[in-house]
Amino acid sequence: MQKELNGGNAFTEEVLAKYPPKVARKRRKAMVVNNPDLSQEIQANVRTIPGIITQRGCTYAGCKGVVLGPTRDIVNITHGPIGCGFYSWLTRRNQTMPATEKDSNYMTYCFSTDMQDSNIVFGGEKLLRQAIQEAYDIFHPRAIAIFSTCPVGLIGDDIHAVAKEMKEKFGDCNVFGFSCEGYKGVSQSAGHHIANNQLFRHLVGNDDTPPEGDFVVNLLGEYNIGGDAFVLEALLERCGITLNATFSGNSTVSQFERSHTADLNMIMCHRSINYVAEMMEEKFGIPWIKVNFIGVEATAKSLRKIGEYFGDEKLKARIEEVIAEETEGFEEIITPIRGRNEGKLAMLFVGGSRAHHYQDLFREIGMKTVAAGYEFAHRDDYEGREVLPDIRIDADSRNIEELKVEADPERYRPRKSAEDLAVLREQGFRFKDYDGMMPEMEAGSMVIDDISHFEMEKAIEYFRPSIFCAGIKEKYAVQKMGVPLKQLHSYDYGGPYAGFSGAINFYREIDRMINSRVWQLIGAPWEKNPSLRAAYHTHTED
Ligand code: CFM
Repeated sequence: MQKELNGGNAFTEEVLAKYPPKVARKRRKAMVVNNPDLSQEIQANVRTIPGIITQRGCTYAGCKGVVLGPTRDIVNITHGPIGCGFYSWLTRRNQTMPATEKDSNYMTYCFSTDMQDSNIVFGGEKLLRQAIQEAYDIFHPRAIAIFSTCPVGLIGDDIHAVAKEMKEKFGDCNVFGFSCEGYKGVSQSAGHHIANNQLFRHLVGNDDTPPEGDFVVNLLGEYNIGGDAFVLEALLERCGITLNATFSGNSTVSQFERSHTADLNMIMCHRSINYVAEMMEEKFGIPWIKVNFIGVEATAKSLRKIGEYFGDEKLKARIEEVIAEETEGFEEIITPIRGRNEGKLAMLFVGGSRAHHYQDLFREIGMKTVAAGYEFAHRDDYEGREVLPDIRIDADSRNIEELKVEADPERYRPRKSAEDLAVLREQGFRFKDYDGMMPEMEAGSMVIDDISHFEMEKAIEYFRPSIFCAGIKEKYAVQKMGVPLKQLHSYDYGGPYAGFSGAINFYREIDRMINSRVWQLIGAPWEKNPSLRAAYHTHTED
């Protein structure tokens, strides 16, 4: 496919002029002046330039923190020095709700082998074996997962052999490992892929008992930050849709084990979980669709998409009822908020999906996204999945295992007949599709991948947005520039923001942050009103 090169604009030229030529050449490819009418290419998922101050995290963070972190009944042991375990301990604000008080919940614990210098010299497998045994003796969990940190990969501990040995020894506890050393990939994205592979290998398909219900779905790429999953669980239930498994917000081992019995996979965060969806389709025949439950319109559209997929008139009618009920009185809430914020500018630099999804919420209150970008997404998350065949596999991506998956001889079951599928497609229903962020952004807006701290500061100076969305690393630097920052990773302890009720929470929060008087008071008085002037005086002999 012919792709357009990036022409740049005054902003990019000003930024790039400050870089050494080699750095400028590389960064130019990651900064695109958006034009949705053209098919533009952006550089993504490549190594960060050392020293540039990236927002990115490591592969271990993507695997242990992001994908496995929200599951409550797996004992997640970090094999490595204590810092890795400590700094990934509940920092992502996922919530969980055990069904009863007796149900296991290990999410509040931090398990680590606490590796020392001597283990680096003599090997850490013995230490790991002890830690697994200790966790088993105390908790008797259904599953224990081991996560490798950088030094473990460097010294070559075989965590998979230890896991296998302990699993056989226990007999009633699934033990498996993740080779997700921080350096394994160029960002946390590699960790997502590693997590997907091992979930698929060790958990998906272990239990063939389906849940009861007529319309059984899985929700993939929803991690229950700030209680988002609770909102969506309730919403689906009200529509009469049975949620079989979530990967992995508010999830349990049993959900993963029976996830292959669903009739449809819905992907929220495409970046972190599309691998599992693809593998489940190949092995078990479950089709997947892209959904988005961030924003009122997006939520309604996604619910209707589920109705269309199942093609059941009663379900469709119920979905319409729920949408009508949930959006009742909506205009009265949104109109004054829109009145105060119409035309204001937002910037979103987050992860691998939220920088896209949250633009809908701003659009709904009349705001414009003037610049956005992901930290670690791939080109398909920007340009759409049609670029997948064109993405060059480099050495860094080749480093991550690609599982070979075939149709299960006994359990593969097409969920729809070929005729039904043809009818759906004719009606414009799209499976395994994602258009990415760029086609939905306005012409002239900036799209920047893996933004550096310098570029962020320059973008704020240049466009003066009313709000900047990012994470804790950026929060105070941006606020010192007089611009409120909304954390879209942790939600600044607010939320939930998913679904209909979540959208209202978000509008109110943004309205409060932008229109708070505090931002007008942030400049020191002497910056606005200098009352004292001074000049250098050169003393001359007379
Ligand atoms: Fe997906 Fe996520 Fe995100 Fe992500 Fe993340 Fe996250 Fe995120 Mo922080 S899985 S890509 S690795 S939606 S932790 S819940 S907020 S960077 S945009």
